[in-house]
Amino acid sequence: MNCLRQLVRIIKNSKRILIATHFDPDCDGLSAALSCAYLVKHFKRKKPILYCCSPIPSKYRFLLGEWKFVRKIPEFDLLIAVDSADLSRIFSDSNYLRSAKLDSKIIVNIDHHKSNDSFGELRIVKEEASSACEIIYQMFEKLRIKVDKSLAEIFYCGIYSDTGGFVYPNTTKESLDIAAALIESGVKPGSLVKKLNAKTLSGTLLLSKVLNTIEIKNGVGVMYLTQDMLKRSRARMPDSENFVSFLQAIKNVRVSFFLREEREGTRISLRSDGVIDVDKLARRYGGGGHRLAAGIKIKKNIDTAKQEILRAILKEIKKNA
Ligand SMILES: [Mn+2]
Repeated sequence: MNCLRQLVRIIKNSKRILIATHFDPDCDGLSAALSCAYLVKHFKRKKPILYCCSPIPSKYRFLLGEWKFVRKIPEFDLLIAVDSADLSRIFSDSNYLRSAKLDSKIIVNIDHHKSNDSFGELRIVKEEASSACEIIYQMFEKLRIKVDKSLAEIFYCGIYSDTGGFVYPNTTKESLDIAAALIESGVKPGSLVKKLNAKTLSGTLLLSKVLNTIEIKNGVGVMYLTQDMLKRSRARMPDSENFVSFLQAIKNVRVSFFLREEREGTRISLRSDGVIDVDKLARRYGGGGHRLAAGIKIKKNIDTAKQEILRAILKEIKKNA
C-alpha cells in the first residue's frame, strides 16, 4: 500500500490525533501543522489537537483562523509530526522522550529535512521538497481534496517562507506550479505577502543593531544578536528569524552564520551558497537542517561559539577548494 493510503487509513482508525510542529516554529512548520489539521478534518468529525511546545510568534497568528496550539502534551494515540528532523525538535522536554510514553503511540513523520532521522512508523520524508507544505499540498492534490482560499493562503505562506520568497535554490518548477495553483484557489500574493512580511518597528531597530556587528572574513559572513540588543530595541527573538538572509545576500559572501544569545548558550543559523554542506557541519555540533541552510544550538557563549564555528567553516571551505 502506498504511504498516502496508509496515512488515510491510520487517520481513520485513530481516536485522538495530535499534530505537532517543532519548537521555535517557523512559517512552514506552522503552516504544515495547520494544513494537516485540514486534512484530518476532512476524514474525521472530531478535530485534531495542534501542539507546539513554544509560543506561536504573533506575526503568524493571522494564519491560525479557527485553530489554536496547545503547549501541554495532551492524551493522544496518533502523532503526526511535521517539519521536524527528529522527535527532540517536537518534545523539547527530554524527560518526556525518555519516559517511554511514546512507545504505545503511532507516529507519522512528514518532513523535508536532510537531517531527518527516520523516526516513526510511517515516514513521508522528501528531501527534494522545498517545504513541508509542498509535501502536504501534494497529498491534497493526489487525494483530490479541494483547497479553499484560507487553506491556500496557509500553503502559500509556508512555501513562500521556506523558499525565501521563491528565491532560494530549493525553488523548483514544482514549488512554482503549486504557487500558481494556489493563486487559482484565491491567494492574492501581494496582499498576503505584505501581511506575512510586515515588520514591527522594534524588529527593524533590532535589525539595525545586528547589522552593525557584521564581519566578513575570506568569504564568510558573521553577525550576532545579544539579549541586551533585544532589551534595548524592545524586540523579541522571533523578530530576528530571517536576519541571516541579509548576511548571505552580500556580494562574495559564500557562507554565513548568525549567532543569537539565548538563556542557555547560543543558537546559530547557517547559510551556504553550496561551497560547503552546512547540514553536515551543523550535525557535528548536534544540529542539522539542509545542505544550504542549517541550525545549531550549543551551550557556549557567543564569542567562543563564533570562533569555533568560523574555524570549522574556513577549514571546510579549504577542504572543498
Ligand atoms: Mn520547513
